[in-house]
Amino acid sequence: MSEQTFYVTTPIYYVNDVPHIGHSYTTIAADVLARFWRAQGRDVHFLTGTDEHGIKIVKSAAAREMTPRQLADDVVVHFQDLWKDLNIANDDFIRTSQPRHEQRVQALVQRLVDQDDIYEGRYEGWYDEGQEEFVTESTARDNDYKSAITSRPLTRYSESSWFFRLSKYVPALIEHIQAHPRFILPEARRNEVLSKLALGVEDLSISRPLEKLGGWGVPMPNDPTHSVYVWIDALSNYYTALGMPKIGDEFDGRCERFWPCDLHLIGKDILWFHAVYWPCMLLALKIPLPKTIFAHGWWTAEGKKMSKTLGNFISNDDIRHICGTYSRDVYRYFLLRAVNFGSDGDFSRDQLQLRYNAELANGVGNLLSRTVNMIGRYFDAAVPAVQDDVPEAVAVREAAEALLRGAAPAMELCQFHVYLDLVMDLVYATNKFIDVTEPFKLAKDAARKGRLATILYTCAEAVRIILGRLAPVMPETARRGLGQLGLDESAAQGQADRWGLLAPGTAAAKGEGLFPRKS
Ligand code: ME8
Repeated sequence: MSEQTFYVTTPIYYVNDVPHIGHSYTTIAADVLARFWRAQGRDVHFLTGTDEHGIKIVKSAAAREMTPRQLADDVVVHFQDLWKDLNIANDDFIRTSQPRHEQRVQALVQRLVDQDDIYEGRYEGWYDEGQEEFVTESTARDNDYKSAITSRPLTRYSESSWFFRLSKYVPALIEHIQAHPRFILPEARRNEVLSKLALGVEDLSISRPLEKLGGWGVPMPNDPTHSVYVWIDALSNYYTALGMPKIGDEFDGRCERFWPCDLHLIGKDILWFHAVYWPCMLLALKIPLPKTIFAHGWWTAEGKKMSKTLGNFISNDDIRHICGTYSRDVYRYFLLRAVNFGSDGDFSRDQLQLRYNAELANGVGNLLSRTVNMIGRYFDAAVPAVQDDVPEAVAVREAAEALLRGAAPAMELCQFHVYLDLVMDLVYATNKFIDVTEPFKLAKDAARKGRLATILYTCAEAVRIILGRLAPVMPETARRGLGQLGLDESAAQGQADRWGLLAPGTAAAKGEGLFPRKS
């Protein structure tokens, strides 16, 4: 049987400014999924990158007296550095200004031209430069001719343009969405897209005069005076990064295995592009559609919309500061723990501190140190074998089995909050088990050593399972914790993991606390 694959993507981020918490959120979520499925034995491909064309970049570059390429070369490094600092293990990083991408975008557009899905027309209307989005008259009017996202005034355009026959593919798209309940997640977003589609969709202007962009863009293959609309250019990255469509003999067959993509992870702001433009383009090209597009919610900071003027903007430097105070693993954990994935959330340093103390220091860290300490003291630092029956251990084992059973289904649906709830349920159940059974009192009575052995095996086994499940979210912390149980990650992950795999005799060695106290 061929190995199961998992291909996950983040949006490719604009290089007009440095990364912030929002970018880190999507990228961390994708990294956690990639690590989880890798550990489950799937062949994973994780793609991220940067979106470098378009008027937004051209204008930002001009404001800084740079060329768009200089700006892109400058800002891309901030993204790449932040991903390294957050321990993101992506397999590829695509930049839309790379020749490997540009030539393939042209090949895709040429195919659409050849099959008469692109025609010449005239675009008259509104454009949201911040979003790089064409806006209809009625939407523009409803928002007082301002951007619904950035509130900046819309720009008026009247120019010749090439159009993609988007409307021709909308009926097939609606059918696809209805037949595939997991195509757009969460469900509320899927309903939103369906309702908006029901209002009718016009064909899409997909080119801009290249001179208006100072030549910065992918030229239309049939008309080099025009550049491919930045969203058509950008969305194609998910396909071109795999080396497709094939050009010459540089094609790497391995990549073909990853299409159709399993998951496009995006923020809710860019759902329409991903759920309508991209699939219609793929339908036209007769390329299979991605399996799932998941739109997560938006972060505010300290109760307000993030903005540089309000001073609550959480930039790459702020993220590094938070990671320095706690650790990058704690930051990763908090983003996925604090908010149900799919809902909006607020980043608050007080909340981070509270969760750090309650869940990580007093929960996970305390459980590990109590367990390793007692094994050290009472069993010469070797995990004991189960001896006497301890009825109270059933609750721990049940919580562990609920976690083992529930982990993959939660990850299938990007429900990180459900996943981490299951982890914390086991942490609490095991800490409670220690409080109830009081192993430190049993140690004084040699006749009760058999009961003590079962209790400590149960704790150690629970810790192994907890740290194994935390590993995709907190890779370094999990590695250090498992090291104190004499294990590496491979001993705590994988599809075949089950209760009881911890071998008695494993050497436990007390180490530094996983979560030092912070005031
Ligand atoms: O839209 N909360 O790039 P972009 C949560 N280049 N996530 C947020 C966020 C917030 N406050 N702000 C941004 C683009 N994001 C296009 C994408 S894809 C083919 C092209 C995240 O730099 C979220 O994932 O504006 C959102 O979708 C993405 O950053 C937008 O990044």
